[in-house]
Amino acid sequence: MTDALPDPLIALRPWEAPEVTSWGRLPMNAVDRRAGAVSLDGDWRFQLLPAPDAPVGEGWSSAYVPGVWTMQGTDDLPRYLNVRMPFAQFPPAVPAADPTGVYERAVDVPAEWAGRRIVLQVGAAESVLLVHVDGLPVGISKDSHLAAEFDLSGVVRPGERTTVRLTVVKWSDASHIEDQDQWWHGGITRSVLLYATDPLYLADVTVRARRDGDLRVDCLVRDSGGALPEGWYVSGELDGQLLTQDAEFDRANAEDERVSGFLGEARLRAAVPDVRTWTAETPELYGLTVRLHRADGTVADRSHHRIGFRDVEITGRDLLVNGERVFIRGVNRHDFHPLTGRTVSYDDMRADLVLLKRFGFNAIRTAHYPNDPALYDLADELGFYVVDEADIESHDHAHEIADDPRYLGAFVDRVARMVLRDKNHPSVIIWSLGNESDYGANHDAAAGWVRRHDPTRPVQYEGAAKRGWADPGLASDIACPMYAPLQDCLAHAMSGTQTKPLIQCEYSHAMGNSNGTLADHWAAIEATPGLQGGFIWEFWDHGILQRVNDGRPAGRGGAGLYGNGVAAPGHRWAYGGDFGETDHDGAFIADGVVFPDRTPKPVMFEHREIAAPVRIECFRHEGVVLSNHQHFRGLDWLSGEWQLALADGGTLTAPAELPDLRPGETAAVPLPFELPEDGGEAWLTLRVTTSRDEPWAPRGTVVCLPQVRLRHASPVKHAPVTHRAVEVDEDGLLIHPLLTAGPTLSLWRAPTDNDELGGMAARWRDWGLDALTRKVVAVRREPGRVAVVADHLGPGGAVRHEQVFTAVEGGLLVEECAELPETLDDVARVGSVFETVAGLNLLEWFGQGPWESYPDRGAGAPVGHHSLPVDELFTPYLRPQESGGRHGVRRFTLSAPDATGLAVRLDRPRQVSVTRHRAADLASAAHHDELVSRAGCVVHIDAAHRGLGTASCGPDTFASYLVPAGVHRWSWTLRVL
Ligand code: IPT
Repeated sequence: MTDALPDPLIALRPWEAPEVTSWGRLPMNAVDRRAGAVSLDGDWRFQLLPAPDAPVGEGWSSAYVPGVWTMQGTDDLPRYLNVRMPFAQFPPAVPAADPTGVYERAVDVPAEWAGRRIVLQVGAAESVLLVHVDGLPVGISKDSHLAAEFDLSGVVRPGERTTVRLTVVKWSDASHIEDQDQWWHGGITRSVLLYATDPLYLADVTVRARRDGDLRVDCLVRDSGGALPEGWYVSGELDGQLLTQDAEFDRANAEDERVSGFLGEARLRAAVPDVRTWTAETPELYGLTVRLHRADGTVADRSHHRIGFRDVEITGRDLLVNGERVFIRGVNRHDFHPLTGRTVSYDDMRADLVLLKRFGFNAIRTAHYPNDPALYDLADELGFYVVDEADIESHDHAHEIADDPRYLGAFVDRVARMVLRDKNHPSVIIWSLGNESDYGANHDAAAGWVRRHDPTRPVQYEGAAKRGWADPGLASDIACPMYAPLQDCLAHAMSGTQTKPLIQCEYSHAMGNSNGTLADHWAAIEATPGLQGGFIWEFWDHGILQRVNDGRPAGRGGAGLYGNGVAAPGHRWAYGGDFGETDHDGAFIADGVVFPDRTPKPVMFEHREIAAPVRIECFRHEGVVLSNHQHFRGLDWLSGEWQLALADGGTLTAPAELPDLRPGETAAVPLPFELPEDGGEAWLTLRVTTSRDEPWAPRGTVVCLPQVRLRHASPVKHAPVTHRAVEVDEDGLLIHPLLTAGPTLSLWRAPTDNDELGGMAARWRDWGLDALTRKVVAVRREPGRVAVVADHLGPGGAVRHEQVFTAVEGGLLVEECAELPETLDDVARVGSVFETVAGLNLLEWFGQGPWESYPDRGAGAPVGHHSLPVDELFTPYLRPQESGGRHGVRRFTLSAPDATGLAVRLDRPRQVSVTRHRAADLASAAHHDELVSRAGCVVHIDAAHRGLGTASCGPDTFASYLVPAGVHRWSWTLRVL
């Protein structure tokens, strides 16, 4: 290509022309051409220009396709900003400095493609794609998360080598409507391929498969020569059953004078008897093959589809799938990978969905753009309801753009192309017009297009729902708010004015140690007609694997350099600000239910239990009542085991026979055990596992652990012994062979992201809770007993703390009382903290577990006997914060390998944490790799611990989970093992 001549694709400056959505691009369609195509993935010649109109030089490096150059060793690094654009220009303008990647490679066009129609498909490129072949301008495309196809038939010669150049401009008018909350990258993020068809080809196939077995397949046929040849016809087959051509349709077409010889339309039909319907619980798929024939019967083109028979409708305020009001247990999912940034493989996507299935999720919102096509195939196959979202987010300039006619075409184009591509997926049940783009005429235009083109699915758009959840506008059939307080949802459902299903498009923000009150939300959703669920924000923590020494993304070379949520030594999970940017949104990018390596966070176990298909409703008359909480399935795919955990005994197990229950049914089953007289507090757990291999879980995978208490604890009596001395030092601090510090009063925790962004942490710092001054007021010594009174002073007020240490049979009783003045209402915790000698590395406890739990996120952690190495108790949230807590702990031992150590018994179930870090250690670190573990343990026993809530984006925890001012009392015994 001679760069001296003005290139029309450059001269047009399409990167600042929102009216130009494409040029030379083929219409989107639902015919999958991946099979039989030539893959152009791999290393391409590459150079990064400072601007799209800068001359292409001689110096080429290489870049891997699909991939973003921001993760492949260039100086243009990833950048994280949420709402704000990374540049000041007003739409549609962009900065003059505009990184532009030029990808080039030679392609050998197969000789056997002579006479065929040859098409180039670029899976996705952000944000403007310019295509040249052998120096000739071929096309332009925008819409960074959908494929662009270009007809190369007249441009390339089969049997010869050709040069394909893909120029990708990073900043454009389109960036202003791709302002999603994620890393900014540049590059080609999905596969590139070349394929050939007969000149007579299937231009599109539209499948309508209803739950009564009625199947309709509409075929669109074109010929690249122009007019269609005489006598073409289509045939189809569904798992061996032949479809019939709809003669009525053909006759109407033949008589319709508007229909020309250039556009072929045909309809195939079938009535499938005893159809196996598709739902997320029962993802039954049928194989459909459509063939396009020439007049002589030979096959010119064919298209394969895996289809599902199902209906989606809204009746009143219920969203129905196959007539059932299904609960939407959803999550928002981005295309993310810690090594590639944006490019995800089939195996990655499958692993995402398999994990979500195992933790009880049944729905995905493709936040905030159409995902890789394979994701929808997997959602069809594994069973997910999908809200398919168009690539439109104009967040920073939302108001200006929503009504800007220059962007009208882009809005309609993006929504229409998504619908055209994904319309045949049974998993897609709702179309979304995009995210956070205010609401304007451009949205209504897009909604109008969808309603005409696909009347079989509802449309949603949060920006429109903002106008009022019952607003009858064109753009949203669903009341789909984000982060709405539960009481507002309940009030709406009970107001009598509700007209649409209420399904939150985002709720329960998973940033750091979060997702408090999730179980309360679900208790309300399940109990309240009109509430149907929502989508947790979000699946991933988007931490990029980064080398600490040079600050570069590890890239594809970092494979395997992480595990269990943690980056390998010398690496860390980068978030906003870690690539040298001064203007960024920090750790707000780390707000998922899984770590960057897909390790589940503790909230996943909470969710699994909330979504339990089998529940224990109650315990009565020596039996338990079980229920089936699914919508479509029986219990035959599940097995059970009873576990009886006795506080003062071990755990007894017995096989469980699950009753044959249809959805919604209950049955009483006899208690499998005689409850021993002397076991103390007793809990019965039904350990439910898969009874056979499921596509997403091998046989024996835990599905849920419903639990019921059979007997309460009886009060513990302590027998004081006066002959044993209790010693405290001159500061009134306990002297104990196993303790190196404390126990003292603790009112503070290392702020969680919710504490920071919700403003609590600042208040706690203002009150001085992180550094209270302890002043001993009195020490009273008696035989076998010492009482210590100390004041803890800070700018927020004085807290009086009393400790009475009493020698009792077998150990030491510690009785404590703290009096918080009214000024200190809503602190992080009230409790004791102490530190132990080194070597006590195993925690065994009776209480909730085994995973981390908190007062408002403890529904999924069953009570039982648990044990974990201390180092495994801690959850490595990307930005260190309060972590590793266990709720409802009744007693624990902390021991060395030789079984020496200490034992603690609490007056009642309490929040306990055992870690290697003081709260101050955690609060002063910005990344997990900066933490240095202490040799001993830092142990917190809390009389009260503040709930986690979700205040980093959304509602705080409920009042009942706050730690109020006033008097708090707690006691515990300490025994040496
Ligand atoms: C909402 C966004 O839709 C989502 O992309 C993400 O940013 C989320 O919040 C927070 O992590 S928008 C917000 C302004 C409520």
